[in-house]
This record gives sequence, structure tokens and C-alpha cells, in this order.
Amino acid sequence: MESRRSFLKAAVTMGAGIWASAKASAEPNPSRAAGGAQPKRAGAKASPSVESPDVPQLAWRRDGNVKEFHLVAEPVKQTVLPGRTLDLWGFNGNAPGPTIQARQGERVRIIVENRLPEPFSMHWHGLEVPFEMDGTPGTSQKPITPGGRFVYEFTLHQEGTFFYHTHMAMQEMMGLLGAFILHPETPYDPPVERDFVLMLQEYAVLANNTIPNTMEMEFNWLTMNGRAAPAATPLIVRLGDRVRIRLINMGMDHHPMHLHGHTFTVTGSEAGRQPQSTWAPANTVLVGVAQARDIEFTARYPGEWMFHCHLPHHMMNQMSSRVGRELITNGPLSPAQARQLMYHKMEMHNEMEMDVAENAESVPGFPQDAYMQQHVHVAESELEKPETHRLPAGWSRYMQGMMTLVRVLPPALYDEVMTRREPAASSQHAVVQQAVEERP
Ligand SMILES: [Cu+2]
Repeated sequence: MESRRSFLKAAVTMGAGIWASAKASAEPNPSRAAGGAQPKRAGAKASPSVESPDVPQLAWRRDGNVKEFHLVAEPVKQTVLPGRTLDLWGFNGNAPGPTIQARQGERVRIIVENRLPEPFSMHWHGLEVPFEMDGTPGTSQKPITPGGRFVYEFTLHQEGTFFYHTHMAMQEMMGLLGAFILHPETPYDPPVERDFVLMLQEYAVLANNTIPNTMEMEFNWLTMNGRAAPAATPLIVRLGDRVRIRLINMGMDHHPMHLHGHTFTVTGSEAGRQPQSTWAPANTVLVGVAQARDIEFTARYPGEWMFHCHLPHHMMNQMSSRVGRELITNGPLSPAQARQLMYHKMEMHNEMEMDVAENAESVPGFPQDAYMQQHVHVAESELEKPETHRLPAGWSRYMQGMMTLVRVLPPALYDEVMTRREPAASSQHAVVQQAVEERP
């Protein structure tokens, strides 16, 4: 019963959006004991917990001074878009896996089970851990065999945006990734009201298949937190909030992530917080493979601001040059076929008015965005959730691939959306709790 209560307490803490500080300060703190940390600033705000839209949070069990987590590497069915479910490999039923949040100075134990059909080992990307905890198969440990488990345990002395992933290269391209957030002992300055993490991944899946071809280097599913636009859940912020977005890239391509309507600063990398003297204004940040970047900005301007990878091919879903009978794809289509495709798409949207010029077929280069239509048609009603409340009709039509929205909402609308969101957020946490409790 006690463990159930502490699980629920953990869940509530996450849901409340404030990273525990009163409880934490009563616990032994190795880094403070070692004299390595600064005292808290008077009046410093507690760090908010990090939200990972569409990705669960990983619950933990307290065992003395150790915070204990369970991760299970396993095949998962991941719906990247309504109607499009891929066979990926992930953790605890999700790809990417659940988000780990811990505090600088804490000791953690992570029990990792392998329910994959082949050997695997877990690497803690960027964490300075003892060599035998590094998860490199063959040198630091033997790989975890199918059905086996390995217990990782170490003390966290860093802060920032880190991640965990398999150390088998092709397995990385099946989805085995998760965020590992380390909250600083001394809250960052300036404080933020909202803190998000987005994991950027890509898969190469033939149109009539569900399993990524990890040898392929042309990627046609680009995801943020396991969802392709327009299914990625928008980030909800209140007008005037200071916001942090942590970006993690685990794939084969670099992603220039661009925010509309606001100027941000890059405040951190995969190695933690950067000194303020290095911060520079930007609206696009290149997140290279195996890198993390933290950006921060004040949400000054109300609107439904797009936040997306700016590589044109990463703003599409299910590109393919292979044409099948029932399959509408981009690639070697004749102008007439492409024109028909435009009609087909308008039919699907019940919009019969022609938005292609009468002389379109005679214009060199036509069609271009006929190549970019929703091959998997998603009705906007399937995208309804608290976070899409009161978006204008048709908002999803031009969103694909690695795109999401940062909704900067005036206080009244912000409160309305958050009130609608509350029951869903709580039930998600309850499910996560239950899943953890059921494990041996
Ligand atoms: Cu990209």
C-alpha cells in the first residue's frame, strides 16, 4: 500500500507541473555532501516538471536513497498518425520510451529488461557514469540476452537534457530511445513557466508495410515524440510565459528546427546548460544527430505558431516513389495523374472548389504540392483533443511530418484548454503507475 501511495504521489507531482523541492531537500544529497553545489538562491522558483507530449512519464519507486525505475525494451505498435500504426521497438509500450526525470545529485537504479528477440544493451547518452554502467556491449558489459535483465545504478551529478537508447545501431532506427531529464540542484536563471521535451525520429516504411526498413536511407515518416503531424499534440503555453523546449535527435539526419513568430535563445546542449555569455538570438536551431538543444523564449505573441523541421522532405508523410494500383504516391506521375490527385484530395476534404489553376498542366514544374498530399487521409475529427480545442477548421490540412504547433493562448483560452486537459493527463499517469506496479 505504501508503495502504491508513493507511486501516486510521484504521479501527482508530475501532473502538478512542479518538480518536488520540499521533499527532495530532506533527502541526502551526495553532490552537496561532496561540497560541489551552490546554495539555492533566495526566492528561486522550483523547476517545473518537463512535459513530453504524447509520451508517458516513467514512474519510480523509492528504495532508501535510491530512485528505482523499470524499463522494458519490447516490440510496440506505435500509431504515428490515426490509421497508420507502425511495428516499432520501444520501451514500456511506447516509441520513444517514457521520459525519465531525476534531480542532479540523486542516485538512480534502472532495471532494464530485454523482451526483444535479440541481444541489446542500454546506453545513457552523455551521462558521466562508471564504465561498467555505460551500456556498451562487448566492453563495459555483456549484451542483455532476450528475456534477460541488467540493473544499472549510478549517481547523477550533471544537469540538462540527456537521453537513453540501445547501443545496437540498427535497433536505434527501430525507435529505442527515451528522454532522461536531469533537473539542476540550483534552479536555472531565468526561470521558465513551461518546459517541454520533443524527441525527433525518422523511419523508412514502404507504403503498404508497417515495419521500418532500417537499411533504407530515404525516410518517409518523420516523428516528434512518436507522432507525425498533424497528430503531434500541440504545445500549450500561456501568453507571457517563458518557455523551454528541449530537442533530442536520434536518427540519420540533422533537423533545423524553426519556430514561427518568436525569437529564442539556445541555452543548452546535450552536455547541459550553457553559460549565458554564449546565448545568441535565433529562430532556427540545427539539432544534429545524437545532439540535444534547449531553446528558451518568452511567448510574447498570441497565435498558433508552427514549430517544425525546415527540411522540405521532413515536412511530408509517407513519401514514396513507388506507385501501386490503389496507392497514391508522389514520384513519377504524369501532370494529368497529379491533377487527378488534387481532385481526389479535395473530394476527401469535401471541398469541391478548384484550387488548381485552369492552365496548371501547361506550367513547367506543376505539380509540386500535389506530391505532398495526405496519402493516409486523416479526418480532423480524429485529431480532436484538449490541445486542439478551438483551432480553426482546416488547421491540419497543411501539417505533415516533423511539425507541431506552439499555441500561445490568452489567459482565458489557456485556462479553458488546461481544464479540458486535466482528466486525460491524470488518467495517463494512472495507467503508467499501474504498468509499473504490475512488473515483477
Ligand atoms: Cu528534419
